[in-house]
Amino acid sequence: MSAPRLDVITIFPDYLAPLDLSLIGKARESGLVDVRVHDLRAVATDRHRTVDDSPFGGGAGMVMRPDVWSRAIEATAAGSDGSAGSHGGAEPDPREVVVLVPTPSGAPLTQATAQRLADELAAPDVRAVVACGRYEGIDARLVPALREHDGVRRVEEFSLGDFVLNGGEVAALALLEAVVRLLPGVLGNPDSIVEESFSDAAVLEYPVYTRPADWDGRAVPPVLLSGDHGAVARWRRAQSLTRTVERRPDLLDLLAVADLDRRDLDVLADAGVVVARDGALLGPLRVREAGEADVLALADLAATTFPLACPDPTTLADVRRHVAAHLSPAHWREHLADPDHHVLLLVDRSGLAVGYSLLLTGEAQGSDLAGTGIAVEGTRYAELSKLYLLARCHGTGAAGVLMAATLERAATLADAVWLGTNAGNAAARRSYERSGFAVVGERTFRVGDVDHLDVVMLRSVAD
Ligand code: JD8
Repeated sequence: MSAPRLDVITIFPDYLAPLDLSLIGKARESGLVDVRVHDLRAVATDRHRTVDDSPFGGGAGMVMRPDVWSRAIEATAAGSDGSAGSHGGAEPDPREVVVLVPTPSGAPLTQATAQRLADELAAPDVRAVVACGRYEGIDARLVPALREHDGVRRVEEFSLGDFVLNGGEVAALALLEAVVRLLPGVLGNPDSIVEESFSDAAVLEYPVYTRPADWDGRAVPPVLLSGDHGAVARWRRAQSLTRTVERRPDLLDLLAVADLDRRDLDVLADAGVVVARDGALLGPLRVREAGEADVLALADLAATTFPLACPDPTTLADVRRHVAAHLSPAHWREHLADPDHHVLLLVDRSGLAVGYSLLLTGEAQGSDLAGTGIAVEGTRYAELSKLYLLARCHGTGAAGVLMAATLERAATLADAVWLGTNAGNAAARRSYERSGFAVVGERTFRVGDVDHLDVVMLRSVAD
């Protein structure tokens, strides 16, 4: 069976000389891959070997001709076109062609792309041709024309990233390195692929260390010197997950929750990432102070979440009345303007607010705490007036992230925090008890024109 084959066409063949080196160079020598580099000018027909012309519609620079490119790609099938490949064969290559075109407007090249292409090229019926453009690019008619060509299975435009290069060669080099190293037999120990960044595991690599164990007083994490392979593996896994959350939270979208064990979920939770009720990874969740720009989002969030904690028989009309009377954008502007009102937002990695809390400080109303008979004299109390999260965050640990930040803020403002929660809402009470609150009394709380019984809970935040 013929080795997986990749042809690269360019006006700068020397740019691809690195393909003679290192892993790919060895793979070519040992016949594990057939990489050929072609000079586009080889198929130019005029004595100046012209491959470009001025752009229709005017403008700076030159555009590469579609006819020249089409001929060059066609010629790769011929097998013996004198191409700078170590294995020029006589017979026309019968394999279908996947044409890969580097372009700034292409789909971002990812490890998944590389793996998919490597799997495809390992099959005996297809080969790849990489078309490296230069100048202002290749005439836009080439790609659709190639897609109609019998021998062409697919044309894929890819980009190396959101920065501008002067041509496609650098992208071609990156693509070939990323694909060829995944071809059968190329990497000495295929297992090493499993652990790599962006592989199916979709997490970043863990930090690596080698001798000297002490470098200018900089030590190596002791676990790596422990000889306890289980502990080392756990540490490395935790490092990979934490680094991914800190450096590339966007990659969390690629992580399959089903592939995460309990320890993984704990590591992620410590980094502010929880599993939402719809099974998606939420976070890293961050808590920040709300500002004027958040008023509408706050009002939406408050109106959306308030009903979630309303006891029966609260009617929609009651809720609407309460929201209009207490949670409108105007009310939130007042809260944000009041120095004794502290509004914190819980936001996910896109910046979307998924929860909020409202702390009230300043003079206590009356001599006792919320009618509980607890004297307020000598203690600075803050009221945790509101702490609400979107339904998809309930039961995920997200409330804990917001509560922790809220208590941290309260500790800078007061000695103790109290709150009222509906006496019938056992889940809420348990959640507050997990956060250190204890029931100290009761009070009445009006929603619409219905009085509801609240339990009053209290906890110290004094150091
Ligand atoms: C192919 C010509 C240069 C691009 C006018 C500068 C990929 N991530 C990437 N950035 N740039 C490229 C790339 C640039 C190319 C060509 C790829 C062919 N140019 C052009 C448009 C603006 N000059 C790339 N992959």
